[in-house]
This record gives sequence, structure tokens and C-alpha cells, in this order.
Amino acid sequence: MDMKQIYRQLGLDDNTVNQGGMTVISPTDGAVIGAVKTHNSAEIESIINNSQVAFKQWRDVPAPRRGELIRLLGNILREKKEALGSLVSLESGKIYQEGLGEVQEMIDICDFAVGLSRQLYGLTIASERPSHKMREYWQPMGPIGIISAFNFPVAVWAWNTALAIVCGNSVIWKPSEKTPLTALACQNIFAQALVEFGSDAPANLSQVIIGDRAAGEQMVLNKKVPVISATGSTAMGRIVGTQVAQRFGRSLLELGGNNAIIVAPSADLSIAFQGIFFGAVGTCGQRCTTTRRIFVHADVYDELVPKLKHAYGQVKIGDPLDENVLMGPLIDADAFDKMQLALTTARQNGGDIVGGERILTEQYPEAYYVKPALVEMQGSVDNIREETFAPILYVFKYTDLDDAINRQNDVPQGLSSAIFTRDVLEAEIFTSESGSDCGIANVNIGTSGAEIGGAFGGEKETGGGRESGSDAWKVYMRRMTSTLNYSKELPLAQGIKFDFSSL
Ligand code: UN1
Repeated sequence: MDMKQIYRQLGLDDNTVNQGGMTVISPTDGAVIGAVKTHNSAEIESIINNSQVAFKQWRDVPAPRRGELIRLLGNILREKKEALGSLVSLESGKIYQEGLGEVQEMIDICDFAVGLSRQLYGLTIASERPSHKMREYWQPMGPIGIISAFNFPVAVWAWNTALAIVCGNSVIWKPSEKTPLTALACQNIFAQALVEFGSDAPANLSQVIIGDRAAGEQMVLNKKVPVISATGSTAMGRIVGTQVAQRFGRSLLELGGNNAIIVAPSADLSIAFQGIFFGAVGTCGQRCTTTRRIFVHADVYDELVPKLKHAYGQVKIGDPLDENVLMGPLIDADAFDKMQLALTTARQNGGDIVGGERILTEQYPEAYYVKPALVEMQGSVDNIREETFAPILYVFKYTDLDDAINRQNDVPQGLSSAIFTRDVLEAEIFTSESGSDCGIANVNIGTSGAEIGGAFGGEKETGGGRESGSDAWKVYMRRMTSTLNYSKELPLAQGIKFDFSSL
């Protein structure tokens, strides 16, 4: 599929793609692939106001009917999977297979949300008073603001939107400046679902804000947007979280990860190898769930690590739309500089490095293709505590599991973690209260590539938010506790007597 076909299938006409002031660059070759219009401050204000109007209409539509809109959205995504997957690849640089995988995550969350639209359950609770009932209702919140990053340019929007919409909210999306085209394509797909749905859905139910950091900040600061769901760096989340907290809004933060895999002596080394390789090299090391550190038991170190080093030298790197390629480019020059800086620091700290250098410079002088880097480290050093969004894998040796778990946890982030072991006791320790401190703790599966059915997110500087599956929908709703009295008395709780019969 060439670029024109992709744009046509996704309804991206010349006016949308080429008539604006914000240039879009493909990391695959550094070429300009678009120039989109940005929203000014007054336009953002009216987007927010329009979202409030849409919300007030949408919240009255029964939840199962709201689910129907998401069912239609999922169907259109199925039809457009190849086109949207290709655009994800072109705009973010991830390989086509991963672009397709990302669209599949969107489809999966739509399916989940359709079912959820009939399961927005609250509890009924025993009242301590006679002839009283207590129950919980879950009510929509209002416009949900979504801030997403370049590396998952469409799935993160879908996780939030599918749930937020069935919960009765409207949404406003501020995508990464690096990936506005995929956002505009999603907006077109949503618009198509609205047309198929019928007139009981309001206009402006889902809107996009195109702009820079200031545009996102305007939404973050606005009280009319009660929930802000932000995915990105810890530095960004620290600012957004504080700004939202100051106005008593609610934030859902999905920030940096520093994910590790422990390879125990009993591990099936073949699957451990595959899990590490996909986790560390996939998406060119630019997932928040990317495997950044491994702790390999001394007994299996000399068997596993040379195999990894060999594979690191063989991996096919190049145009992400070429189906034989496993690794595309870094997003931009800045990402490359940060990678080189981290490698220099690792070298200064005694790290033994394989790979990491820039390649394909003649073919792609404006793009940043690199060899993935594997760094054998002697001890723990400070720079491994930072997340560098690049394919760098730090390798450590361990002998004692408790020590390996402690070292794994000894970073500011707490997103994903894994252990490869066939020892059931080790697996149970790893997933116990004294095991991994992360939001995700896998056994015999790598750190990346989570399914949508589980709650996704992590602890500490990862931000504490949870999105997609399980009961993550609750963040898009407010809980209302209602006690109802069907007696002819007014007994007070806690047995309090408040006798005013003599008045
Ligand atoms: C991200 O990198 O922001 O678990 C999200 C995974 C994907 C999501 C990653 N399902 O790797």
C-alpha cells in the first residue's frame, strides 16, 4: 500500500494533510509526510466547551446503546486495520507487524468495552438501619482529556476512548506532536462510526487538539475536563499530575518504565531468549514496557548471554514497512543522542557494550537507525535507574533470588517485570508481597506485549494509573453512594439519639 492509498483509505484528504503549519516527519527516512493545522487557544477553549455540551447529551443515552457506538468503531477498525497499521508504521517507525498489533489492541478494547457497557455494576451494601438499603451508582464524569505519546499513537487513545465513551463521557485527545496524522485518521474512523450509529449521538463526542505542549497544558489546566489520562515520560507526568491535582481533577498517569527480567537456573532458556529479545529489541526499544535490564543466574549466564549477543548482531534492521525487518528506526535525532549519552555513561562505568552504533546512514541520512545495544554491567550504577527510550539492554549476573528481586525493584519506576523459571516456589515468591513491586509481574512471559484484558499500568514514578481491562473503567466514572429509607422512622446511623420531641 503506498502513501496515497493509505491516506485515501483513512479519509485523509489534501486539506487535512498538507495545508497546515505543523510538519510531520516520518522517522523511516526523515521525509516530510504532512503539514497539519494546529488549534489556537480560542479554538481549544471552544473544543472544551463543545465537549461539555456533547457530554450532557451523551450521558443520557443508555449504556448498552453507548456500547453500540463502540461496536461500530471496532468493526470499522477491522476494515481499516491494514491501512491504519501502515500509517502507524510510517509515522512512528514501528514495524508493520507491530502497527497491525497496535490496531488489534484497539479492536480488542472495543470488544471489551461493548461487553462492559452492560456491566457497569455497583454494589448493594447492607445498611445498619432497619428498612434501609444502601447502594452504589457509577455516574459519568464529563469530558475526558487524553494525552498520548508517539510510540503507541493509536492504541492508547482507544483504551481510553472505548471505556470513557461506554461510561457516558465525551473525550478530547491531544496526540503527540510527532504523530498527528494517525490521530486525525482515528478521528475520521470515529466520525464514520457516528454516522452509522444515528442521531442520538451528539456532535463533538470525540475531538482532537493538534498542537504543542502549550495546547495540551491548556486542557490540563481547565476545570471543565475532570479527568486527564496522560501517557508519556515521568518528567511530563510530574507536571501534569501536579497541575491536575491543584485543581482537584483526577489524573490517570502512565509514565516511564524500567522493566527487568530475571532468568532463573531452571528457566526454559529458549522461551527466555525469545521473551528478552522481543522485549528489548521490539519497537526499537521504544515501548514503556520494553525490557531494559536482565538479571541472569550465574549457572545459565554463559549459555544465554552469548546467544543474545549473537542475535543482536544478526537482527534485520531497516524500513519498518519491509516485512522482513524486525527493527525500525528511532523516532528522531534527540532519541539517538540520548541513546549515545546513556551508552557513554555505561562505558565510563565499566559496561561492556555490543552494538549501539548508527547504521544505514548513506541510505537514510535523515533517519536514525541503530544496532540494538547489549551492555554487560559489573555492578549497579546510577544511569541504569533512568529510562532511556532506546534499545539498550543492561545485563547483570546474580546468584541469589532475593538479591535479584531487590536489584530489580531498586529503580524509581515500577511498570513491568518478569521471571523465567520452572521452579514453582520462585514463581510464587516473585508474585508475592515481597516479590516484584511493579504493576505487571509476569511468569515465563516477557515484560512487553500485555493483553488488554488486564489492568495496565505501574507503581512509583510510573504514575500509579491503570487503564484498559479489569475494573480500570472506574477511573472514568464517579462513585455515588445512596442510602434509601423505606420505613416511617428516621433512625440515625451509629445509634445517635437526637431527640427534639419536646420542641
Ligand atoms: C506503551 O508502550 O505505552 O504491553 C504501551 C505492551 C503494550 C502497550 C505498551 N500492550 O507492550
